[in-house]
Amino acid sequence: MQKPNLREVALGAVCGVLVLTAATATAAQKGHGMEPVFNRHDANGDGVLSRAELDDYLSRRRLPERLQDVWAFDQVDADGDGGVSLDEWTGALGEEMSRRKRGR
Ligand SMILES: [Ca+2]
Ligand SMILES: [Ca+2]
Repeated sequence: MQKPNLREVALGAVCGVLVLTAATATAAQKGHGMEPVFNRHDANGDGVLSRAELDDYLSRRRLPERLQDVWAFDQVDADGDGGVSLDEWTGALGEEMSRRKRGR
């Protein structure tokens, strides 16, 4: 009995992690790195945040007052279809980031 594959299995696992990390970094650069967070708050999994789901997300974040209007539902729901898509949500995050840079 020999265990010829143990080393290869270990190497394979390390390579797998590296590839996964690279993929995640690439996704983040494309602005989709926040998707798992979005999905966590999309309680019914329909791919959009409803007003209630967005409220839940915001109540967990406890935003400072100057950012409240960035996250007003009508503001985030750019196309006004009554739900916040991932694109609209990352758009609001981007808006918040630029406000933070400009702010205080
Ligand atoms: Ca939803
Ligand atoms: Ca929308």
